[in-house]
Amino acid sequence: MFTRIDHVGIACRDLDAGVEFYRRTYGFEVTHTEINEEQGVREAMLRVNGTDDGGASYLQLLEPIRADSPVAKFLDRNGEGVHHIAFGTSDVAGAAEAVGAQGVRVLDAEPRAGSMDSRITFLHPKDCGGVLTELVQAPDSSG
Ligand code: CMX
Ligand code: CO
Repeated sequence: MFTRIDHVGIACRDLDAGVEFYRRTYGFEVTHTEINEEQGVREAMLRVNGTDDGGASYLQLLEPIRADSPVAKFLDRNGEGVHHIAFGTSDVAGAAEAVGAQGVRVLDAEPRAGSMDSRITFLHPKDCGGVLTELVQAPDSSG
């Protein structure tokens, strides 16, 4: 059901500085940037491997655009660092239902819009060993 680590989400106070660190240190390049109003973030996707066809893995650098957003709250509490992990699946609704049936709280009743036209949903970190977990379906549904 889960096919890869789609991305690791990293909370940054300054997105441009974060991007520059990963470029300079590891050579990872930004393949996509967007503002996701619903999630309250400005973000950059840095591809680690593969191609942008639904099978790659990314770092997702996240800068809050609102003080009451999840990433702003996280930065206030913890400072910069790993915010969530995201697993790729070819069926995000089905995967969320299956995980939810095991007693894990699914935070979105319906999948929402994620990076690069994906569909996403989140699982509560308190039900996942302290790890905020995202499920991602790439737009071509290949997982
Ligand atoms: N990782 C692990 N634990 C986390 C966490 C995170 N990212 N965010 C919050 N928590 C923990 C807190 O430490 C806190 O624990 P304690 O009660 O032990 O102190 C608890 O969860 C509640 O934290 P809170 O700050 O009061 O936060 P809320 O309950 O208001 O919200 C959560 C927490 C997970 C429900 C909320 O952050 C959420 O809905 N997240 C999903 C959406 C999201 O994160 N979007 C941004 C990324 C967008 C993208 O990837 O595209
Ligand atoms: Co994410």
